[in-house]
Amino acid sequence: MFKTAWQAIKEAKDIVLVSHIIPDCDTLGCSLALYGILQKEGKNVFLFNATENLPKKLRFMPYFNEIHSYLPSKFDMVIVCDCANFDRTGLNIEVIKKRAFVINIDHHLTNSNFGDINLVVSPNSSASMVVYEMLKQNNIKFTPEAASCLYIGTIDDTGFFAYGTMNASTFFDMGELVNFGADPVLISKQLKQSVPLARFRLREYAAKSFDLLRNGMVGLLFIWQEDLKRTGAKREDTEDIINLIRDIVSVEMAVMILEEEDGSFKISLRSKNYLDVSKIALKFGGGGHFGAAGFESSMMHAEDIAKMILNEFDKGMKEYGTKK
Ligand SMILES: [Mn+2]
Repeated sequence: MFKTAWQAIKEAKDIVLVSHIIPDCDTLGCSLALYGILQKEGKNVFLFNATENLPKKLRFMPYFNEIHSYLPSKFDMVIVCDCANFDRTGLNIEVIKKRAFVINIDHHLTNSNFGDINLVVSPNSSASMVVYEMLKQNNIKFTPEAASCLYIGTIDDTGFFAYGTMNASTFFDMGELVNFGADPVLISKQLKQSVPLARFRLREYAAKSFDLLRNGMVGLLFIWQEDLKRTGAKREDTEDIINLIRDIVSVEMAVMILEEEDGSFKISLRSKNYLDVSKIALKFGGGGHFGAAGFESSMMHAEDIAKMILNEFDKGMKEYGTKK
């Protein structure tokens, strides 16, 4: 599979690397690592992300400034990174497939295998590690930049080595990336010790405003546009708030319902031990992993969304109870 994919890449000339809308470290780690490597391979490479305002906190990643929100005029291959379904790219699949060969690199359980070649390894710590595997199996030399990108993608997607998507070889591979030039201390500082004050103020709001339901097993938080305005926080500052709620000892499922600028909602779900939240997200047209998933809704009221999720939680816990 990795050999076939690399062969196809070698035959392509103009390659567009696509990361998902509102990118995280993994989708960028994946595409930015490939950007440097494929340039060295003599390819004409272009970085695309449909998001107008990229998260500023990821500016430290190599090649970040090379990302464009438009497509080049000419391309014969599209490599999609860390997207469970094609919609996550912000592009139209029919239009793209008419023009280019599509390689789908991902690690989501719910991936829809939309590519002409699908490098979907699940469970796997990160899409970045799928790229790592492809490069390794084809004896490609890692640059310090590529090693850093893949390290960043993996350490972030595993919650700093805390999730069950890893195994012993993840640690070995991370060691290899350090040998190739990734700097763990610097990366930790860039990711962890760089909290903007507005983000901290939003955490303060979250700590005061969340609800505990179902005997403390469910933590629920609404974030409204007004809360962002008041604290000065941006949308990207909301992303790790849900983990703070999940981390409470009694909580099995954390839910964050975020009001978008257009009045629609982005729903994030986290679980700790028993509940597969990707199943809940899938029911509402989203996707994700066992312990982290999400979906969007423009049709419902926030309170109704919360009710429906609680209903799914009850069903899920009942199901778990009968399996136990
Ligand atoms: Mn990922």
